[in-house]
Amino acid sequence: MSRRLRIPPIPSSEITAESAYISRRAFMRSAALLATPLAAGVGSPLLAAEARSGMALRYADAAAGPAGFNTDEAQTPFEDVASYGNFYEFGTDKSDPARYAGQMTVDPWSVEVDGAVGKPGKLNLEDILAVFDLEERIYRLRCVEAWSMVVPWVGFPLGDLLQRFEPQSSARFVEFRTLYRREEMPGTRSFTSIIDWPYREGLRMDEAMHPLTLIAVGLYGRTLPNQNGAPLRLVVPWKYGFKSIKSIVKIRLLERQPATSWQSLAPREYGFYANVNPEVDHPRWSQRYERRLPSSLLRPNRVPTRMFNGYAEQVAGLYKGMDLSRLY
Ligand SMILES: Nc1nc2c(c(=O)[nH]1)N[C@H]1C(S)=C(S)[C@@H](COP(=O)(O)O)O[C@H]1N2
Ligand SMILES: [Mo]
Repeated sequence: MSRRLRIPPIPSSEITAESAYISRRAFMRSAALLATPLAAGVGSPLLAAEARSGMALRYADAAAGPAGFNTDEAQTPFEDVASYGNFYEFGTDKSDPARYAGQMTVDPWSVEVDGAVGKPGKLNLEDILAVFDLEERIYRLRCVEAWSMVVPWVGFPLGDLLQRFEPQSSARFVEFRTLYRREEMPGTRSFTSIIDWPYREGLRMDEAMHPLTLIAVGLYGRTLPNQNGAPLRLVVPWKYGFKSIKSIVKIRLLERQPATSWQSLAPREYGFYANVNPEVDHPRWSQRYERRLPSSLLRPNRVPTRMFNGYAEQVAGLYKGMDLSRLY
């Protein structure tokens, strides 16, 4: 038996998501060494993602969260979460965010909150991290393109943040905007760029105040990789991924429903609500199934898509009486 292939025993008490991550990383490195030409190209964005993996956060354990909020499904490995995604500010390829988002300056950072609030103002990132109690939330994230992941986010309820600015009773919607900095965002300079920057999203006030709706500042116990929306992003687990806007700099409370990026671009394909719904197909593809990452040609890992992405028990009540095939 070859010594090199021996795997050191790990006491079961130490088998955590983090140690699984480290051992898989070590495996990927050795795989890259074995198959140089191809793996080098595939491996480099991953190594870049590792170099940017953030600072350790202090947070309450997922198990302490409200029942039903945390899934015990297999978590998508860190490498997949950090290397495959959408962040059009950096390009439209799934690997562009990991390749280019390192250029984005995330320190200093502040979020401005205004509109229909009693106390408009700005919070800087240090204050946000000091003021709000962080907790882990293990959520499914389902992209409208029919791939999905399970991510252990670290964050706090969006409602906690909004409360501090004293929403007025006239506030019925919330609008979010992403940083727009052309010199650091090659996707916004591209001739093929189709979005009217900055990227915008919105929620109805009751959706924004729902306890599932999270502002994430980290994943896998550490601050967010830039490509996943550092330093803070929205996570709305029962809606298609495009609602979960990244790298937020501005939040505005409004009386009217805001125009949002994907809805403005293709209103027949992407609605304002964008609730995950296997019964309502996208005009160009079925929404009945999804590819759960990690997914490959040989192991597509196809799973059925669930109503409200599996959060119907918590959120179906928000949409009572609404025709969800019309208000998709
Ligand atoms: N600013 C901004 N936010 C964004 C996007 C984007 O292109 N720009 N893409 C959205 C889409 S389509 C998805 S599926 C998720 C992906 O999040 P992830 O890369 O962390 O998995 O981010 C969403 N947030
Ligand atoms: Mo998406």
